[in-house]
Amino acid sequence: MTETIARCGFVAIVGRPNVGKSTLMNKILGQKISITSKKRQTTRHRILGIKSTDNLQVIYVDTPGMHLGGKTAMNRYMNRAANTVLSDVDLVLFVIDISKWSKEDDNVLHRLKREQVPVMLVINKVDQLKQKEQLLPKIAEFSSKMEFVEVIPVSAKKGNNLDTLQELIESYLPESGPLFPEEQVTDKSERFIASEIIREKLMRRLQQELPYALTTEIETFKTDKGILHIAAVIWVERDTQKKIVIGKNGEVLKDVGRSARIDMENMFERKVHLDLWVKVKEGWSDNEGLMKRMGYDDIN
Ligand SMILES: Nc1nc2c(ncn2[C@@H]2O[C@H](COP(=O)(O)OP(=O)(O)O)[C@@H](O)[C@H]2O)c(=O)[nH]1
Ligand SMILES: [Mg+2]
Repeated sequence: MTETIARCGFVAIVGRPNVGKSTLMNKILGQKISITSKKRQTTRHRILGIKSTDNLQVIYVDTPGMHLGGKTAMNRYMNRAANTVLSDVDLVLFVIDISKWSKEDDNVLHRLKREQVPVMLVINKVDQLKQKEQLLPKIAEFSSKMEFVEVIPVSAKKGNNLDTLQELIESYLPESGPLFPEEQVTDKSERFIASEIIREKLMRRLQQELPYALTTEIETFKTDKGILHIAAVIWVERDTQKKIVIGKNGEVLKDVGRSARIDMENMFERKVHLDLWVKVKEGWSDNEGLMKRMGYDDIN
């Protein structure tokens, strides 16, 4: 018998920072919608990634990592973005890193136990496991933390077991026609994705604390004679940070601009001309009003 029932639903991807949530979503979608890096705060917003196939539309919701601490306005914003999504979805993928269960995983676990929504445990980064015989005991240990509807080991980076994961997801979605047009892959604009690509390159290039003190803003985004012209501002909090972002002889900014442009040309399938400016705005990440004006206002 062939399956003819159409299904469509929302699947939240949650977990502490750095476990591979955005990598997982991108790999499933087959393209980079959500930026990734080794640093916390890489994902600051909620981002939809939509996958449409015959009779099935899965709307993934990538979230900022749920973390402890949360004192600044930015931290509060990110925790809120991750938390509010739980009540609105059909399924939650709780992503963890096989090599380490931490206090922050416990925090997410307690949060999930309060919800009615089915939770699937996705044990990521199995490619990093040194001894294969550790796999089963680890699965057993993590499975007992709460009542999960499924427990599945994967490697988001290598793509291992993601087909099985997607088959499992399907059965938890309600019967429904698609909610988004088939060709739409995200709810975010090209403008938003462009500013995120620049932020990804900065996150990956800069050391330690600096990435948390900056944000990016697109000022111009227009196509002229087939070339996409983008001008963007990188906001930092202090003059010393501005110097670091620019780098000696402008080297850092040049590298960031070059790699961002290459990603943008792939993503937007057009030639891109990118201009970057670095400006100082004191204390933006701890000021709700300033954050709103800089685009951090999409959570209600
Ligand atoms: N070895 C390995 N690394 C991974 C895997 N998935 C993600 N990563 C890496 O983990 C880091 C954090 O990934 P990211 O998707 O940004 O995590 P997020 O904060 O949970 O969204 C990045 O450096 C990824 O390349 C995986 O399956 N295996
Ligand atoms: Mg992320």
